[in-house]
Amino acid sequence: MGKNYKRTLVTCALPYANGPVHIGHLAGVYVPADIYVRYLRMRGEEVLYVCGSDEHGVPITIKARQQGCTPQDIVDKYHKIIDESFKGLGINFDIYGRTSSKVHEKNASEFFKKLYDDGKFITKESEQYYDPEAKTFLADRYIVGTCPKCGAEGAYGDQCEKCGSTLSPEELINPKSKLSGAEPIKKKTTHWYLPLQDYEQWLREWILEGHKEWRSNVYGQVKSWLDGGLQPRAVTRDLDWGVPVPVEGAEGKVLYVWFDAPIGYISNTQELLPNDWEKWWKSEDTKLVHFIGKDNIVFHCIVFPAMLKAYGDGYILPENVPANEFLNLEGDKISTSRGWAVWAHEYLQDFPGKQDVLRYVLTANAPETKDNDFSWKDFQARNNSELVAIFGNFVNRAVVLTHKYFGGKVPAAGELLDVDRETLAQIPLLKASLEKNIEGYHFREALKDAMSIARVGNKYISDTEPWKVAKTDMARTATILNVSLQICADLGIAFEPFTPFSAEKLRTMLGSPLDWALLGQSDILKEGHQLGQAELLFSKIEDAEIQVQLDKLDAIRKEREEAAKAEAAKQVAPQKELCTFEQFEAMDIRTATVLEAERVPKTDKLLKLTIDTGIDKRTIVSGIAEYYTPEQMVGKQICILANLAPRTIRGIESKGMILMARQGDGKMRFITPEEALANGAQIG
Ligand code: B3M
Ligand code: ZN
Repeated sequence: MGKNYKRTLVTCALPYANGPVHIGHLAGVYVPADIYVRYLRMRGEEVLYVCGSDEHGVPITIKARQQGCTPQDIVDKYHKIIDESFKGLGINFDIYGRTSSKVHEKNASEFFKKLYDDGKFITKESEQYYDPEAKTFLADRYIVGTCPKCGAEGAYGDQCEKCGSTLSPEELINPKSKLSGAEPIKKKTTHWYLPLQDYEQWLREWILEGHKEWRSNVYGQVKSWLDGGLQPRAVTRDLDWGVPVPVEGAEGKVLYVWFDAPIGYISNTQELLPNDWEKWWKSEDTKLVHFIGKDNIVFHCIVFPAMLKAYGDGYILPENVPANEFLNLEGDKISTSRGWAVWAHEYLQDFPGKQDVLRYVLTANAPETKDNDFSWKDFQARNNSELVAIFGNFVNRAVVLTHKYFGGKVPAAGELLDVDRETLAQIPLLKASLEKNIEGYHFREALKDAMSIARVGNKYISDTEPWKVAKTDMARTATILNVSLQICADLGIAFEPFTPFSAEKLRTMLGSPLDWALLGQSDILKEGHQLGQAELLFSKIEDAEIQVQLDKLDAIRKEREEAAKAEAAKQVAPQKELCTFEQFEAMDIRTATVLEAERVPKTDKLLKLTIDTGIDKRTIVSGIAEYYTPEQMVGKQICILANLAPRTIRGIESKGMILMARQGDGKMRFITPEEALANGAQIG
């Protein structure tokens, strides 16, 4: 806190290479980190910006199985897509490494070995789920079942995606192996654990005492973990994909992905700077900042720091961990496995040249303090009514008018009026606020400050109306445009962290510098300076383009609903308890024909049927109106339970019951003899 650092090491959570990155990742981690890094760089600070793919972990092995390829094929594919997406969006890490690299395997392995040799682990034998058919232990993600918290089906052994609860495999109701579908059995296995409880006091002092300035979501989560009491955490798994556990007797075991992944930050730094990496990780002059999403807080604030503490050797700890909450998409939780997302690589294809619009919208809506929603309508509105109508419009008017009246040369400012002075005076204030906000990790507010500069400019040019003044007073027109152009140059600097492509385009158009110190000075562009040609910074996004995106999402939603229905339809109810032959014999089941049918008024489900049973004509009320219209029923031969005790339903006496087959999703069909028979034929 308040410390004078010499350099800043910024890490971004390593995305799992089991799918492309989506807007949730971008808004949560990568766009804010990029704003921060660009800002520091622009101010001349020494920054190292590290990320890479997280290529281990069970989801990758599951995906490989599903697609009939190797885990390496999966990570090769997604590493490339993710890397290109980041570059496409102007997120240029100093290194984007991979945890399947040789450097990392060696580094993570050595890290474990040192902790092992130093006696920092404990071993525990425990019973873990084992798939008797696939003959393998089942890591958390390989077990699915019913969530004990919310009742959702398909919850994983470590987490329920529906309600977000953290789970352990033992808690799942009706656990099933994802590999074979078999019911898993418990089998003994031994693993290494980091006794987190030994670090509890130290963590309390470091974070709860020493970092009260951390975001309340981060601080609060850490506090609740610590107050709940820390437990030993397993750092190995029975799995065949990952960094092998480098000790004897650990065949078939690998490092737990959350043990090796954070070490990946260090490995990637080593890969980039084999001789110079230590100054970034072991110097008190380095400020370390981890950008992550909220589901990674415990790993970055408790587990990884405890690992580094256990390791010793001068590793530094993060100065801050600005974790974001989640971004939803059109009101629904984003999910890679359910395909509910806007993928970065698809966005880049669908909206070429509009990288900044996405960066802008994700920052304006950043889920910094609570979950937030991304909607395409909002995306369009922010582009059209903010970027185009305010920022772009202002710049365009200033540059076009300068070309029109002054041949594109910055005109001289004459005597300043109050309106000019008051306008210019706002810029340094907004600059100070922007600095404070970025340095305090409030990127949404910082963007508002930058946008306020554009608003100030836009209002100024609208109020002073140089296109009218030009008819009578060229000197005043010159002053207005001079002031306006200075503000344009301010925007070329202020927007560099947020919308770097447009900021650069603007600076090229103006021939203006990128120098933070100049922002807010009223003579960035000197009199007589030649501007480039006017070009539009932003362009309107039409309804049709938005509709394409909405249609895409609709298709995903439909597909998902249909898949869920098909899944439900397959659900088979368990067999009922045994009944005796006598109990069966007691039921009088017969063929009958529907003579008349009508809806029972004021109900959705009930039909009143008049039936010829062969014995008599009678009324049966049946709950099948959802599946059959009265017209469909008339004339049909059906089967009935004739001797069911009469019941009065909605004031109608119903004598008997129609036999229906009902599948898992509730869909029903009546039962009919294979060939028409006389009514009253007995079934049994
Ligand atoms: N692979 C990202 C995630 O939870 C996880 C981050 C690792 S950072 C060391 O989506
Ligand atoms: Zn749940």
